[in-house]
Amino acid sequence: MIKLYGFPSTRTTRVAWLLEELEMDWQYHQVDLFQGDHLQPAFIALNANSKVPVLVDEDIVITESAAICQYLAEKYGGDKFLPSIATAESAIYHQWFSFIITELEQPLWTMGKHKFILPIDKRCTDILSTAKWEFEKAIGVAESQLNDSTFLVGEQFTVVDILLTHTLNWANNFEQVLPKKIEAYRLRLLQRPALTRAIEKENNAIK
Ligand SMILES: N[C@@H](CCC(=O)N[C@@H](CS)C(=O)NCC(=O)O)C(=O)O
Repeated sequence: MIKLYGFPSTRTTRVAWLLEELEMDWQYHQVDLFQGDHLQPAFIALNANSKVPVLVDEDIVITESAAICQYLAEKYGGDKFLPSIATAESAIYHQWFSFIITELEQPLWTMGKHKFILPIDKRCTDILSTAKWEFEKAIGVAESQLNDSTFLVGEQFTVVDILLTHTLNWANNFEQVLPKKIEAYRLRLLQRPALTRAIEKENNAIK
């Protein structure tokens, strides 16, 4: 059975959400970041970068949340969750995939790291206004690229909807004001039952 190593309220939720969309049987293994479980040799043997999430699918061990989602959709999604390769939809899909991870998530993550996550002596508050400016530019682009379709790639729910919704939730948690269409998109996607189930499964593992 597939094992997901992770911790609630992290990028693990992206993978948990997709596993639930795929209606797979999977086990959640909590790696308590506050207790330093990710720094233990057994976990570093799974991910040399000592970060969650990590997915173990029999003899395949894969890290990086976006890559894990892509892998799962390719292997278990059939014709769902990814557009057909080498189509106009696939071009849009890949454009969103890269944009979300490299343009949108990065300034947001810089804000998060320098506000709450890094050890205090590693934080640099001077960077915050630049990161916010970069995020606002990127979110403006996302708003302008969002069309009237239900999902990012037309009427098909795909992996990039998970990546974007999760990233937008972080933005919301970091008190960034989201443009109108983007915010409506976020609120709509949050209604997916698979996301609710994924969060419940992660939270239940805490107890
Ligand atoms: N690019 C990686 C980032 C993974 C990452 O930064 N994970 C965080 C939680 S969201 C983590 O494990 N942090 C622990 C640490 O940095 O020590 C991904 O998308 O999976």
